[in-house]
Amino acid sequence: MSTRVEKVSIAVIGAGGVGSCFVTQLASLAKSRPAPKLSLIYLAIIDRALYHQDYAPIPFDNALEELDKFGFEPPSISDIIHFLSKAPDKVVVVDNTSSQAIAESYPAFLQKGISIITPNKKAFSGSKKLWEDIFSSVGPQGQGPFVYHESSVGAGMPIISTLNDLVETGDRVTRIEGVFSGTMSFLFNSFSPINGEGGSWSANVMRAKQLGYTEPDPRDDLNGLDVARKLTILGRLAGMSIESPTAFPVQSLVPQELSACTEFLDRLPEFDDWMDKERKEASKANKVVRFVGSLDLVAQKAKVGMEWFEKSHPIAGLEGSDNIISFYTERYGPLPLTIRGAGAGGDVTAMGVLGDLIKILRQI
Ligand code: NHO
Repeated sequence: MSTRVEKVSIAVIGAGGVGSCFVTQLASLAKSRPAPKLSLIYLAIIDRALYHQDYAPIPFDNALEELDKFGFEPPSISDIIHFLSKAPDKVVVVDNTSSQAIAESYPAFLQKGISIITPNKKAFSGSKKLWEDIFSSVGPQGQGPFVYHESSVGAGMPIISTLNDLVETGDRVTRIEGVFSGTMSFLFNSFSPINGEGGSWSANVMRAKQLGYTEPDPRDDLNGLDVARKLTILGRLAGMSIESPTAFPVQSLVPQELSACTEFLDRLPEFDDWMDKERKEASKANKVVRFVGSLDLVAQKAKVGMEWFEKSHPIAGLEGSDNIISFYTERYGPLPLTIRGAGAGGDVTAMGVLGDLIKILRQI
């Protein structure tokens, strides 16, 4: 039996699209949840950090303004770990960055008794050694330190928790497939719609960028690596030994010739015919094109790329930037357990991170 703690200290690293939504949601949670009391003791962005040597709390309501006004040069990661490890209460670090260096420090945080929650995919889809170091540093149930990363796949949707429940309750997961990228979902739903014309590929990419659906450099979405990272995470959780997100076939939609050039968007129309051909061929077969990831847990294979789907298929019928993820298991039989919903965006991703914090608060 664990003794209930009275206070939990939170350290938030990263306050961009997801992190700023998280801080707002955390402020509401702190007000509505009387116990344990939550205290924000560290807040940082890339070039600014705010904390007090005596661990005095940063007020939740105007935390970001305080960081902006009073923040100073952030300490090194090892100094952050040292500072947090001396805190009088249990500490949870919320990594809302996409920093590789912070991801690689999770074992060091955990070894000092500091729990981690994060939407950052880097640690869980990085080297197998990092994965093993992280999970061997997690403490016992009900005690911690804990690590949760629900939002690293499917934003706030319960993808990782569902997969963990399936595996831990003894179901046999045979296949996982779906649309894992909000950006790719948006692009293909508009480029290859069920009804009507979809316009040229390059025009769709430019529109998605203008609407803020892509990374600043759309090649970071189009190279398929984001989907490969998510598949790596799910595959490992389901028991597959995946060395890295580049250890299986991943179709990149970045033409080789444009992989390093500075005028990517200007030159993308030169490659419209290539995508148009794919769409026309799918259409002749009365199908649409979608960008999907799939894990075959029986054959132990993973792949990412374009596939054609019947118009009546749930993957074909997606809208906007929705994700859809289907788990085929022995218990569920031929019809999969399917989860569909918003797969990108600050608020829904932050909600998954906050849900992870609540999981920890329930246990300590
Ligand atoms: P931003 O807006 O770039 O913010 C990053 C913040 O981290 C900034 O405040 C920056 O100053 C800070 N930072 C960076 N390095 C730092 C360091 N060393 N020390 C301190 N601060 C540092 O990124 P986002 O959008 O807020 O994303 C944050 C994390 O959430 C990333 O790891 C991202 O991969 C992950 N994430 C974001 C989303 C999303 O919708 N924005 C999703 C999942 C995970 O569900 C979403 C998704 O998969 C979207 C995907 N593109 C898709 O499906 O299409």
